[in-house]
Amino acid sequence: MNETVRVDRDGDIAIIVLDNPPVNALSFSLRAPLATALEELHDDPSVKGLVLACAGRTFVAGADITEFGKPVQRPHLPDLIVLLERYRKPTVAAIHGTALGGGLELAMACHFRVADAGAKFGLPEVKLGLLPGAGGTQRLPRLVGPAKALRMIVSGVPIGAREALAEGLADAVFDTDLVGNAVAFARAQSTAGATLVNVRDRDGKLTAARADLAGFDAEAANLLKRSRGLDAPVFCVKSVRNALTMSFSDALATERNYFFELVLGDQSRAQRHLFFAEREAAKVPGIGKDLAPRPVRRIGVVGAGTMGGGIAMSFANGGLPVTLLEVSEEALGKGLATIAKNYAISVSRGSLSEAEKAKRLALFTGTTRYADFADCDLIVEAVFEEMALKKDVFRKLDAVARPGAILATNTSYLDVDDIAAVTGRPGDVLGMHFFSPANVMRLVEIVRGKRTAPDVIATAIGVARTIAKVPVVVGVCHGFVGNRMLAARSDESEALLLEGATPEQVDRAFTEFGWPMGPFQMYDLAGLDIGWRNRKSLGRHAAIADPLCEQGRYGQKTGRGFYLYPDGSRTPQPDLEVALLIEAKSREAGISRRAISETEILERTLFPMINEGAKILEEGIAQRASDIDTIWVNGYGFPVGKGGPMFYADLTGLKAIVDRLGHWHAKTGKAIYQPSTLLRELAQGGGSFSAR
Ligand code: 3H9
Repeated sequence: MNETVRVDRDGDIAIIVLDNPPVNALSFSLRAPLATALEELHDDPSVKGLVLACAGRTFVAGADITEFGKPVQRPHLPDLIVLLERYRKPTVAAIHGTALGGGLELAMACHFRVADAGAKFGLPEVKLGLLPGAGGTQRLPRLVGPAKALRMIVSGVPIGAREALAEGLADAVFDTDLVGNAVAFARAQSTAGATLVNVRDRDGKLTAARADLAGFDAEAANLLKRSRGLDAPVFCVKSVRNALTMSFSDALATERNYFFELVLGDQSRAQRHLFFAEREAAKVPGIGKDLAPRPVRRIGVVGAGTMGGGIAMSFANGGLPVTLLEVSEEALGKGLATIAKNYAISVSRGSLSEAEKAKRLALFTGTTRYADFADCDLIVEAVFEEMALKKDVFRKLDAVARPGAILATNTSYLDVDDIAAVTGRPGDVLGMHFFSPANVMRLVEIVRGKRTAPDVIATAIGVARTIAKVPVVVGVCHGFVGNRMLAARSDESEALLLEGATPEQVDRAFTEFGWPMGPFQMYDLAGLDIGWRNRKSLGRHAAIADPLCEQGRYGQKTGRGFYLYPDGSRTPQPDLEVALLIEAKSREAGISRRAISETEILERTLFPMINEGAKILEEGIAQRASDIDTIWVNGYGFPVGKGGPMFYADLTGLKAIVDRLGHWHAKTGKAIYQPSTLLRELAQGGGSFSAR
């Protein structure tokens, strides 16, 4: 038998063991021998029952994503499912690790599913811009009911084994000896001569929803509210709804057509690109898997403000104990109280249990003394963005931290090498740049200084992954990758206001493109004073944001910024005063205001960012274009369906981008529109960032 599929026997029960590391994806090399095994065992009269199990760390984690968009080689996954559903002897999927996507679809073609207590079940295709394409939208509703299935399929979030048991997706859960128990389960079913009904024929859980399509539609509309122009969630809903209105086979065929429509579309290509980009980003040339990371058991965090508190929470959420330092007992108390409040909000929303909250809070130790960092393995500084202050903190950390402890700065802009230079251990210093709110946003820019030791980078990547963050290694420059590209965009958003656009118009162009919010809504949310302080330190000026700050309009926190937020509301309302201020500033600058199109807004904000991204690649600040995409999607909310700025540039065509940059350069004379050498060369040679 092929090495990816093996058949074991336990008396009259056959066990098919799939072994396709690392995640048992359903590649052609696995599908072909699996089909053969299913055919042979079906016709073998000595086999009274079948167990489908997996070797390695997980049950089948889905179709092989690398095969998408290429011609499919038969047998397809649906062919395997047909083979399984022919069985008139009990078939049992034995699930450990994760049964995801096509893996769960395969398991749902079995009569029974038994699971290890730690197993997870999910249909995450929506995260790849797809819908389950091998019956998932039809079989899951039959097992767990349409409402639950809809939530699972539209969110893509897996459920645990116990919940799967309670919902009817699993038939038994075992704490030990999964395969042995699965065999016993299959034998018991065979001996009892139980009637075997394929999932496709179990309509019982559909009856109520079939009589209340309006209820289903209301639930679906609610779930789709946050889908922001993505096609996949809409197709997921349509397909689950078909389970209520069509025959099984018609709905199955329709699901397959939807799948092919999505898999060939740009959104799914973009989301698949992001899946692999995120995994690539953790790989750094010269830092192999053989390089042992330093042990990290306790974290120190300097500063319990918004950033420091969020960073400390991220580590505690990942189970790591944190020593949190503030300058005064008062500031420390305030910081710890905010952390406790944030966890309490999660409990009230139902996303965290009381017990888990207590467990996480118990991981915090507050202090005002640097000496208490002596037992920390990694210390992250999150104080104000001022070089003198940061240097002072690092001198103190260097004095108390044990030899080999790693010192990280959360600076958003400043030179990590300058900070490292005040310590006697520059090799142990790096940047770990978290994004606000740090306990929510997944991105961490791992900033590699000139002298940062390779095992320090490896350790930071490992710790970031442990706490479920997405680490991307970048080099030192002002603003690193994300904020440097953001600066290119920010200048132009203000210029657009001066030339004739309104904040609402710019923000609308952004949200229609798929961003969660536009730049002016974002400034208001983050606080205008942050950028103001940064500009002042650099001797820079912003034509509109500065006067707003001078009037105390810092955004949502003061109820007024680019917009109005009356009575603590978070919904921005246009403000006539701001419109008048913008017009006055246009007059002062001698600019006659004109109509600005949505296309102009997008070109003038996005294309300079792409251009800056190309310069970042040229300088080696980012290793790959896909790293830049990972940063923008996970740190700034770049629309996932567009794949990140560099992928979007490839889709648009680099020549078109260079042409439009040239156009805006001729019109404005601004350097940000001067195409970088790399961009020009790639465009001339018909190349792309992804093929570089
Ligand atoms: C689907 O099933 C469609 C069907 O409905 C219909 C079909 C007709 N394919 O994440 P990790 C690689 S759509 C190919 O670092 P972890 C991954 O790139 C699919 N490769 O490990 C990485 O490679 P490398 C629905 C895959 O332990 C390595 O495996 N399923 C696939 O942190 C390890 O991955 C999903 O969307 C794949 N399906 O997490 C599940 N999966 O070492 C996608 C992984 O070269 N997978 N690789 O960098 C996951 O969510 C996570 O990988 C998993 C493990 C949770 C399984």
